[in-house]
Amino acid sequence: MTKTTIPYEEFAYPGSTGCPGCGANLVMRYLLKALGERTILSIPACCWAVMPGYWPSHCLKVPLLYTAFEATGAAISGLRAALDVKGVEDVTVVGFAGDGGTVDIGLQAMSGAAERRTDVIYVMYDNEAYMNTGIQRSGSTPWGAWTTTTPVGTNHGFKHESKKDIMSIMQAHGIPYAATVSVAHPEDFVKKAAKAKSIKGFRFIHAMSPCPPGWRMNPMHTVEVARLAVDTHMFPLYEIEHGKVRITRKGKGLPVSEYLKAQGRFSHLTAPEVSAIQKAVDESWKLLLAKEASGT
Ligand SMILES: Cc1ncc(C[n+]2csc(CCOP(=O)(O)OP(=O)(O)O)c2C)c(N)n1
Ligand code: SF4
Ligand SMILES: [Mg+2]
Repeated sequence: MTKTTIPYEEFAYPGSTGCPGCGANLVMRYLLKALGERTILSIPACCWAVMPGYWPSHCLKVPLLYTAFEATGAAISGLRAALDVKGVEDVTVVGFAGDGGTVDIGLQAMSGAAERRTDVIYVMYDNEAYMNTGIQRSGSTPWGAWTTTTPVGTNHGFKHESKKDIMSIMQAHGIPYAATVSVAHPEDFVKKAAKAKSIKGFRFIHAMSPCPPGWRMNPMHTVEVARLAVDTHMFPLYEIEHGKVRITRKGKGLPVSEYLKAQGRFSHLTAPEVSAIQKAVDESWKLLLAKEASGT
């Protein structure tokens, strides 16, 4: 039997109020396994703001500071500064926010914290829409997806703008570490989160987070769909350490249709539209391979 490198100890217990099959539950679970108990979280408005439940019966074993939707970068900067004043060095400060709270409304505060080289980890769990308020499109929603604000069958139709490339935005900040992680690859996930913990400065983790109600899929397929995202190169797994790009899982290179057909949010797409997505994914993958080859 292969021995897992994932710590057995749990810091996210069962009992969160997330939907069945919520990918964000697994993101929190693997993250805290890697970071351990000496962690403080700050969470803005998002699904995870309600998922822990109410004190004293909430499901997380680490302290948690709720903050305003747009303020995660500022909240974690303040937490870090307070710990520094108290001389507490062994606590990892983590901002844990959704895609809307990161690539859209929280971008300014996060950019400021990154630019100041604040010693924190920022985790964006990406379910590709504003799920907590009813599946509205975000800057991280992919081209072609149905959401309640990009309804199919209207003049505008599905989302016609592509997903914001948050990893490149963070790379441009010159931060020491950024990585993508998937709940379908827990070993890779935990290794990257542990590496992030070992590095000083602003670190960024982009976690793909399937959402059964928002993605219109069966909750039992969460991990399978996350795996397909990697295997079709829709969501490549890589890290950028001190500017150097390294792909950590190459994936099988399956057609994107395998990933798209598993989710109702893409069920309206025509064959030419699926081909357009395939072309865009192939181009992004080629670019990533070139970045890895050139070391940037
Ligand atoms: C300033 C402000 N605008 C809007 C809201 C309402 N709101 C709460 S959660 C949320 C959606 C968050 O989306 P995301 O960050 O992607 O996290 P998810 O809900 O998908 O987990 C919104 C719009 C708010 N709380 N504050
Ligand atoms: S709406 Fe999606 S992200 Fe939110 S709790 Fe449910 S499955 Fe998780
Ligand atoms: Mg979201």
